[in-house]
Amino acid sequence: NAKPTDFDFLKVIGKGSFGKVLLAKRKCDGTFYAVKVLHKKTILKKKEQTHIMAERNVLLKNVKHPFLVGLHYSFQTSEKLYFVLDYVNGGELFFHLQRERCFREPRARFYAAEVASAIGYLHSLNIIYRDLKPENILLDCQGHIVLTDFGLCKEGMEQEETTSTFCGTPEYLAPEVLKKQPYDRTVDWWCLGAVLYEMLFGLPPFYSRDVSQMYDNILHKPLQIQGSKTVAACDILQGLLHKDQKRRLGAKSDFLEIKNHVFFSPVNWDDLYHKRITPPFNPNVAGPADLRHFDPEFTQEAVSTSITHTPDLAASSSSASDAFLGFSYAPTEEGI
Ligand code: ISQ
Repeated sequence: NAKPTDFDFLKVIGKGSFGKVLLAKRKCDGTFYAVKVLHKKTILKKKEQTHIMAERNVLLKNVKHPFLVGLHYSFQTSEKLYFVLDYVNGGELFFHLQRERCFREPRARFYAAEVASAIGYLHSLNIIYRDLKPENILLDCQGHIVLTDFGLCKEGMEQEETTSTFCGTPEYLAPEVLKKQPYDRTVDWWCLGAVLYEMLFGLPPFYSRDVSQMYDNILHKPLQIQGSKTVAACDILQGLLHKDQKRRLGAKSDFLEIKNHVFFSPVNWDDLYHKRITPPFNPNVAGPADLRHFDPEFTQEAVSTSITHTPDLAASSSSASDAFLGFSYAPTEEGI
């Protein structure tokens, strides 16, 4: 079983009310990982066990896709849960978007296609991502999409810190989610529409600086598409951002409908999956330890000693540890 002392924790690279994501170097071989550390107490308070265990179940299902962050293993101490993930250092997609204001259609199409491919795969395993939002979309060192945080700690991430620290972009709430109505896999196609819209226009759809106005817009305002976009782009946005989930693009045959939409006609989906399409932008990272795309607000913070110097699980007999029985997981040789 893995333990915190197997790693040197080098930098904080992400943060939320749930805990932190740290850049870590495995001592035995020098491999870099992103280690997500969650506090059991916070999770228990938020009644979030189910989501966390859902993340672990994602591990066990051997979810593996070129555009989803790889989960290697998980372990726990008496106070914390640890997820050992691929370290992805090309930066947040929306960090690059902010620098350029908006992307032209071919670049937006490439990213939207890689996101759609990952979502289509999760749906094929009966997993709804639910939580597609700008800070969960990263670029790898070559410029391919990597989605993080599928099926985990949903509410935990939504709290105060997330919106303020991540440049204030609100998440892409579908009308049915806002209305607290039952949702299905079509929420993910709404979110894909929101991502594509923001890439093409530089702002989320239905945007208002006044959040309650924005919520009202999401529920009631017809989608307005300005400027010189192609008919194909307008049509796919109208389809994905349909307020009625039953009439949304993807409601009938899921990913197939998105795949076959004319907006994606230039995409060879097999080449895309196999990363045979050269990304439209190269993040230009020097190597795995290059932190240039991370917010200095995170990277300059000292790594808390409690991360590494934590009581051993075996030494504890708290109710917190009982709640996470069976959490720890290590892959088999054939695994991830
Ligand atoms: C992997 N690499 C960099 C940042 C990350 C943030 C969250 C989850 C995984 C990550």
